[in-house]
Amino acid sequence: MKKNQLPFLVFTLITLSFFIALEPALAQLDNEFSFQLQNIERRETQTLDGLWSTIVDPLENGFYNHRWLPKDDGYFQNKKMKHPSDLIEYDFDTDEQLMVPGDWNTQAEKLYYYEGTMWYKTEFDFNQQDNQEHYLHFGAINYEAKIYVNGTKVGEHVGGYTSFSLKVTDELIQGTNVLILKVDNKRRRDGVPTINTDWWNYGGITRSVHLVSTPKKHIYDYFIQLDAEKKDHITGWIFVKNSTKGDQINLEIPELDLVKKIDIGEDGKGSFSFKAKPEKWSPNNPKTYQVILKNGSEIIEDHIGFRTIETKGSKILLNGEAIFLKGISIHEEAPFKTGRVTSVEEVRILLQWAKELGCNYVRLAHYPHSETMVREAEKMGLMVWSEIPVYWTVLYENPDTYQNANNQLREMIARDKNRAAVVLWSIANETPIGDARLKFLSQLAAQARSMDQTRLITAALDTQTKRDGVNLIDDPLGEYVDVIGVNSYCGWYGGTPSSCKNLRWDSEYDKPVIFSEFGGGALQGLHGEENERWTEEYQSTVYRNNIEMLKNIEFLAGTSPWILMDFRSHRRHLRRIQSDFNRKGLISEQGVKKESFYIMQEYYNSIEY
Ligand code: GCB
Repeated sequence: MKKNQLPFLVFTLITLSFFIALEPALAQLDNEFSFQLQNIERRETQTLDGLWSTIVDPLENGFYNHRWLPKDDGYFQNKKMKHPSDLIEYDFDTDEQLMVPGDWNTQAEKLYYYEGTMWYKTEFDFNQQDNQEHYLHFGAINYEAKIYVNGTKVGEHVGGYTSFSLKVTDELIQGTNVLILKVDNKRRRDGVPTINTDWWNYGGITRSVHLVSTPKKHIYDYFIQLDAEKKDHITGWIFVKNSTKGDQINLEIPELDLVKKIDIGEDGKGSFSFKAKPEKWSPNNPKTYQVILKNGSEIIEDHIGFRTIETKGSKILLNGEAIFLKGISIHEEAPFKTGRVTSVEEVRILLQWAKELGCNYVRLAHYPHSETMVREAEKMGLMVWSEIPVYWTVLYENPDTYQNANNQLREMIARDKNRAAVVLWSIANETPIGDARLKFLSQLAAQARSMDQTRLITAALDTQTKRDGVNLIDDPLGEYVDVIGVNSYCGWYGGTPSSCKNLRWDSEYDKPVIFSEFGGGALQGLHGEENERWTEEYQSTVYRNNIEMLKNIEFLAGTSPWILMDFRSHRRHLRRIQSDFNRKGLISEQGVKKESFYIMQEYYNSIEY
């Protein structure tokens, strides 16, 4: 080595060790805890949905004492007066009730803007059987939940849109049981999402609650999909809890005449890969197969579709053939009543509108929607983009925020990994370019890939560089995703509607691009000139011109304009027009279609594949 190279080498080593030292904070792939109690609907369950007693507690008095220290006898103790002189300053049973599932904001006028702590209580009867395990399963609670069974804390959960289960076998008692939750939807700067979003922060137990009973030894989770590499193989694994060495699980797919015995290893997991030639799931043929898993007397039945999804240059290939993703973005907000979606009927209305629009794909924005939404989309032949709420400016430098996002990603994938309809995992929406963000998101992409090789990774980007009058897609995150999502609001947030048709796009990446958002607002029924904002005519002009622009983009592989239906947002204050609604829907929240719906429909009907 030459003498003058030494300082350079030392400098390089110091720099490298600095980065290596920084690495562990974000770098782990956390697969060990990525299992979910799978397929609740097909298990022995008791629903805990219905009216629950509640207490609104903005000061968290039921949890902290006046020194802001956690109380031993918080509201989770459900204390009752025993003597007339007793001082107990709460009583679930005389307080108001709220429906579960449901957001609280739309159930009582005084809760419309409420963000903070709400206590929930329900009681249920339980009959203990020998040799069983019991779980509480929550479809979603926004945002943070602490859960108590008969006064004992059984767990907590952070993240408003993913499901989770808690084992409660030891905490349940014969007869009447008391379940109490502290639910807090205060927005947090270090949360996922963070403080500012463009959707309503609906609080509450927003999806169903079940008590699930299984045999002591039980099938907890499974992953069964067509192999992404060996395309004539069905590959996956089964995870059994409380298994013993030598256990076997029967896997049957009657329509394919398949009966397989899967050996379960010491870690409870049994992997498999076998040859099969199923008919492929696709929007034109949303075929699923009955799959039966048997563990002694425990029988779990699912309906699973098989397909491949991959990219080739700028094309997305479904089952080996190029497909254009004709889509629409959807928030999980209920038509007519607004508020969170709580029934399968509401899900079907939304998805039926997407079908009517001519869609073969839906972007479920900006957080994981309910399992019902995904399963119904699958039945209706709609491919799904599923997303975690890493939105705008979460704290990319904060290791806890990363862990939180990583956990939500794992929970999203864990729940829906058997749904062929899900073709895209989205790790972020409109995040600002920067080193910390790139590290954060590239690691989320790696996490998703390590758990699931049968889907594509995407993110919606909103930053492009203008070069010679052309919008250049050059966000460094493009390197880490399979499909690039582009959000662009020509004619609304920038440029006149008529300027959009001449807007040109280029990309640094030889990858498919989906226009994951474009559009503009209109108050349904408001008519006027094409240049008059908020009229249906203005919105239509935005759509017409954007569609012309899209037709010139060679690498375009799909679109999902913003958005199917008007939705509530705390950011939209203009009285008479917005009144707390983002008006970019193609359909009003009362279910009336705007002119732009038909413009988009015509465009989709003109696309052949
Ligand atoms: C966006 C966001 C979406 C907003 C939309 C809007 O780019 O991704 O969440 O609602 O724009 O209407 O401004």
